[in-house]
Amino acid sequence: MGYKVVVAGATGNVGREMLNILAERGFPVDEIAVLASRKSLGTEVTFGETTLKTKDLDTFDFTGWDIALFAVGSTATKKYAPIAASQGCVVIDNSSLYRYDPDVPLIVPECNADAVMGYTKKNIIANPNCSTAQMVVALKPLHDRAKIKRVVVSTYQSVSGSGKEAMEELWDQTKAVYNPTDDVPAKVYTKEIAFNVIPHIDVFMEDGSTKEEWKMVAETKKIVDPAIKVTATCVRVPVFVGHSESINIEFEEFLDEDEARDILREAPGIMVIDKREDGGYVTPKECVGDFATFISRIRQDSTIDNGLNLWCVSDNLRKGAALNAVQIAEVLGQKALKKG
Ligand code: 2RA
Repeated sequence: MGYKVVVAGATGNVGREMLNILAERGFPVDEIAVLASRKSLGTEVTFGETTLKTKDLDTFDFTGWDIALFAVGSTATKKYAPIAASQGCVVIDNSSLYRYDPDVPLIVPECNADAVMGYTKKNIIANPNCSTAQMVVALKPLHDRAKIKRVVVSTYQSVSGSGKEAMEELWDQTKAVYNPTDDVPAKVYTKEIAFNVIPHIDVFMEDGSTKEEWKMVAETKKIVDPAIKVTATCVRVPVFVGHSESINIEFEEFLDEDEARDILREAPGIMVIDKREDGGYVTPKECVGDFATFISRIRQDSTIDNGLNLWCVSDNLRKGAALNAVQIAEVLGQKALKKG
């Protein structure tokens, strides 16, 4: 006996990865429905060996469906997630809409799987921001061992985080560098992204940080520990898929780099590739399509008493979005929606 699963936003980057990962992980699906907006109606998507035609999210009846993975953005989530939830379908939402709602659990299974039981309040579970998800997978095991006081993180985020149009923009601008006649003005981003980096993701806040940076602070506190101080600088880089992060951590007590490396090696969801030699570390190109959060460059930060630096890379469409959502569905099935 399996589940009746809906994927809403099935034609987008994340929606397509959700379908791929449901199939790759053999999630027990008895029946699946793929939904899209009216403009994408009828678009074909693949689920394992099956090709499915998308149905209209606007008219879909969620009654009798067990779990709905939502990858439709906050505006559509605001309209349709409450409908799905009221019709008895548990929504796992990838947008930021419900992440900060005290009545909605924000889950990274490697960190706070038990909190999934809070879904009963609104029948909704929130998926974290991609840049948060990969970071907290690394922070949690270290926090359990040596209590983290403060995190300083700089991100190098790929353009797939902005969607398919941004990937096309990077591709077109890159080609245009070699064919100057093809002028490709910046559309998705405020400045050219090809051979450039942009220190601006999402909107600017009052204090000069961006909402992407605020998300990393707020979500780390909700998922791991509200006492942890986090400061982030989120940067867009000309990479198609794969977010990278330079993470500096200050602990309450000293944690030796070798012990930290051993802890991370044993931690769920993490692959440590850390050799102090050419190529002894992970780059975004190598993480694409993988489930793991890769950790490299683990080393003491000798400028403070209890400091550690590390490099963190993960496929932002997978652990950063679709994989984490499917893992939440797996935990939900194990803990709450048991099928005979
Ligand atoms: C980004 N984290 O990378 C945001 C949303 N996916 O653009």
